[in-house]
Amino acid sequence: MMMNMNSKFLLFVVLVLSISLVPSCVGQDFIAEFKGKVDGRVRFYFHPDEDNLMDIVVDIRDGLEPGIGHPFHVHEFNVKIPGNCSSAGPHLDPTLVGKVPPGQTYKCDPTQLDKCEVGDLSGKYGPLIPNGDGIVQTIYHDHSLKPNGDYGIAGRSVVVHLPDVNRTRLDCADIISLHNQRRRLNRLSRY
Ligand SMILES: [Cu+2]
Repeated sequence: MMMNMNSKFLLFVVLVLSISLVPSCVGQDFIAEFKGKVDGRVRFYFHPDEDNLMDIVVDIRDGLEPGIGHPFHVHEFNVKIPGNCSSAGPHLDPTLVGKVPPGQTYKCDPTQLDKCEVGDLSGKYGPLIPNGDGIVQTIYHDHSLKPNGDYGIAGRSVVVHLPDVNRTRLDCADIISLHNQRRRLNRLSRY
């Protein structure tokens, strides 16, 4: 059956809209941007088509001591009090593997990832070790973090620690959907 010009045009509009809208509405890519003592960002890219892989892209430019390993984790909450990284709560740990019986100490073994807290990024992949210029650029492929839900990173935060005995929280950043951030930037750019 031949389509008339109007329905062809309508089909074209629908196609263009679906191509341009769908990727930006999926909302499965996230960013945590550090703006305090640390200068840098951690991006999260979820691949539902590749075995639910979460790519974690670290790009730290300043604020960490060169050559020293800094622990870092996904923590359970957004930063509730600006600049107060304690308000990010504990590590994201939906399987409660970090809740070890009294007398035992939790330690993530990278060869047994199911025994690691889901948010224990440095336990699973090693700490952030800046080069001589203080830069860390690396990528991890994670199989347990998800965009939403119990294992989800939405509404959580990333905390970078000092390598001291107290694991002092050096800086923290909320994990924000890149889709929301794009919308915010679009709004701002109108003014
Ligand atoms: Cu932490």
